[in-house]
Amino acid sequence: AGGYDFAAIQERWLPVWERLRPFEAGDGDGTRPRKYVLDMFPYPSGDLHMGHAEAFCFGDVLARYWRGRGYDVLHPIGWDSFGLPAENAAIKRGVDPREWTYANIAQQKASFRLYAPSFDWSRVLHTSDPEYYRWNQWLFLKMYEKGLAYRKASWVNWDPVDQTVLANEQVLPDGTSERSGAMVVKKKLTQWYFRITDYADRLLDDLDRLEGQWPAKVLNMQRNWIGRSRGAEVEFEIEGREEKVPVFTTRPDTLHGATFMVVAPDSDLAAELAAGASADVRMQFQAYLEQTQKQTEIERQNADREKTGVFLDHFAVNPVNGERIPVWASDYVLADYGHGAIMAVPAHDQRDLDFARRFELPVRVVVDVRDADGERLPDPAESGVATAGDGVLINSGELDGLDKAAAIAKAIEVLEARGTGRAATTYRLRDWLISRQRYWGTPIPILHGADGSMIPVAQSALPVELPASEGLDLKPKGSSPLGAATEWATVVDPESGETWTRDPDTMDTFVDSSWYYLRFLSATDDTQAFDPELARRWGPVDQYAGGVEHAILHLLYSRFVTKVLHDLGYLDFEEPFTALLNQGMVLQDGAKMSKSKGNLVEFASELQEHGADALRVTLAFAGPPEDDIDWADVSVQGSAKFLARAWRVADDVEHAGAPVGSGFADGDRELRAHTHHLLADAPGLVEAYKFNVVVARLMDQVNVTRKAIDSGCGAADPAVRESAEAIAVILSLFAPYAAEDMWAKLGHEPTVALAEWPAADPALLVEEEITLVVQVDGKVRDRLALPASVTAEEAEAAARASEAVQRSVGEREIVNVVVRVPKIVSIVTR
Ligand code: ANZ
Repeated sequence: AGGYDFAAIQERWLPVWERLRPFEAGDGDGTRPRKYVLDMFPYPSGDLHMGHAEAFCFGDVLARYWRGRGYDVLHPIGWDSFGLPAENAAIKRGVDPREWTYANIAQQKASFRLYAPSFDWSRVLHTSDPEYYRWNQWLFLKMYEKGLAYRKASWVNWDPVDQTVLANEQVLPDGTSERSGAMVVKKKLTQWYFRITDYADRLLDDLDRLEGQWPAKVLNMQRNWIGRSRGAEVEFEIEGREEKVPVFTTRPDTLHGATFMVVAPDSDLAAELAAGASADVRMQFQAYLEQTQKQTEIERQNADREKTGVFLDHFAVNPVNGERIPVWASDYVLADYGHGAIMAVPAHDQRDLDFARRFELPVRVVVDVRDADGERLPDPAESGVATAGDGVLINSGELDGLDKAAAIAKAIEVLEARGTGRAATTYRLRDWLISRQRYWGTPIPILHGADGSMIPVAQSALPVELPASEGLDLKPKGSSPLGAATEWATVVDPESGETWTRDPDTMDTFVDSSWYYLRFLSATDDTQAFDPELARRWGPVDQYAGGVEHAILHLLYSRFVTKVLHDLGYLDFEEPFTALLNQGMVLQDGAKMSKSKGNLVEFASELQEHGADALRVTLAFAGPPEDDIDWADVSVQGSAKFLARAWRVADDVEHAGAPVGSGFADGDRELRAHTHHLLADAPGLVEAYKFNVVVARLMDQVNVTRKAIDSGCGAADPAVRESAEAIAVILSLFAPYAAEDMWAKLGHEPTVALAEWPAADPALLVEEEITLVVQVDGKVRDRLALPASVTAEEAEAAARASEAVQRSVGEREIVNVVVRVPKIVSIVTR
């Protein structure tokens, strides 16, 4: 026999599972209900770490759960294998990024093998395979056809260390690059964009559908990122200039208080106005522009900074009152928000007020804002505090007497009637910059002519394969290394003899991960990106699991691409991920683990030392999955002990000789009731992600069963077998090896992973009742039906609460209560 030996058990069952391949999904044809359970796929930056162990543990609990509930479950795995880290590591070590990447993938696959998440390995994909990325190119061309992929010159975020552009989403709040940590600067470049802003409203509004299914925090981050602002667009004439200048404002009600205009120094408008000014102004402006370009967007928006600016020697005309107002350039106005120009209302906007006070510009109050006592707030020009609240309009012609909301509506009406403005909505969301000047990514399938014309590569000529890196200088230098691959880059039209040059840029890897969940449905299909019929069957992903670090970028881009594919007729759904679980981080002594901090807990060595089951149980038991886990606070040994205790229950049943299939009905009722409560509660707990509670309940069930074996009904009682089987089935979500071994000891064929969950018997869930007799001064006054488990306190309270008892006691004083549960409560009065 021998005791519980995790290593021997792993060795016993891994080959069996690899032979049986129980985790390959069916064809989703509808004979069974379906669940698509997806974990965010890993980036192959080295071996798996504890963060992976945690993420893939939780996703696996859910995949195994739904399988046990009779669902056809799709739970695939792949690698997000393009991207900068591979390339930077390759440069550092002087190896081919391809070699480095695929060696890491091989290592991660080997680690996954023993950890044994229930992946469907028949669908594995790597985004750096031409078989995968040709469909990125397909997607790009579909977007290009629809006008959703376009090229433009604009100010972009430039990472001076990695020498590449960054999406807005990749710039951290402190203005540094998420990748290199370098301070991001602005650079004017021609780049490729996806027109995600066309989808801003849908991306925002459809978040409502995910309410309750996605973490509230993620929904909020998405909402703020899209940042919808409603207001108006107002057109100002500028003296000496033909076209009018539109500004975006959320407060068209304050138009009469606009005393100057401010344009972003780095906007085209500012450059044009400065060009028409005196030499002196031109020089001042040029210096100011240079200073502005050194600032990050975050610095520019910092309200505490002293305001700076340059008068542009131009005047605008306020469309509602014909007033001449000066036009200034200042860095607090951003070029790529709204129209890059504002009407400044210093009385009611703090930034404008700070600017007005600094440059002695007029301040005019147009909203009478009062405090709680009805006192008018001090004049902003004197107090230095702008009054942004609600109030009644004054000094505003036809708007006088209206409150803020009514005045906004009226102002828009007036502007529309005069043709000088209209209701407008602005978003914080910018178009998605998808081109990168780096090697290790998907080539953009566009050809450039000598005359500047562009043609898409024909779908039939895909994939445009990445050339070998040999001989290419991969070091960041601001232009793509692919441009130097002359042979690769030059394409001669065989008919016309014309020469075209391939676009040298590669795609942002977030393009790869925006639709990978669809490729798993058709991972080996070389005729299409995915089969729309399979997408109808399996999509959208029912359960997505992964880190909160992807709360904005990846999820937003996936949602966008899903909507585009929906509009192109490939999908019948518009949201890719129905439910989302964000797991916390694995910490060590309260800090994020890292090699440099020297607090790294190695997944490989933990796995070696404790085995897969004990690690998984530890992760699941540590707390709610959304919370961080401090590895210093958990006990893997405790988990291992629990597993040994659970395993011994099955071992005892095996040796007691009670046969498989013996009628449970004759078993010990108390233990049976305990088992069935577990069976009844476990599904709801798993579905609510309360994995730690399920593990605690399993621990309790093991203890109760142990007691029944040692000092109760004994191991041969059918109730003990019933309990052991329930433990094995539920434990298989967390400890697949131990559960499989228990299942075999209980006389069943592999695999427990496909065993049906026993149903809870409602008859065993109702508690047994007893009848409690209540006497007052020796006479029976009431009979109460109470649960058999009633305590003395509860029995006394129920007796005192009885109406019949209260009537009998009346005004007399209770001097003594004798309680003998579960039979009698005797009350004595005086
Ligand atoms: C006049 C006004 C009066 C404004 C007032 C506010 C208060 P959100 O809510 O973020 O959308 N604005 C417009 N474009 C800008 C740009 N490119 N850079 C910096 N600021 C810009 O903010 C909209 C408000 O921010 C707009 O409404 C405009 O100032 C300013 F009592 O117009 B407001």
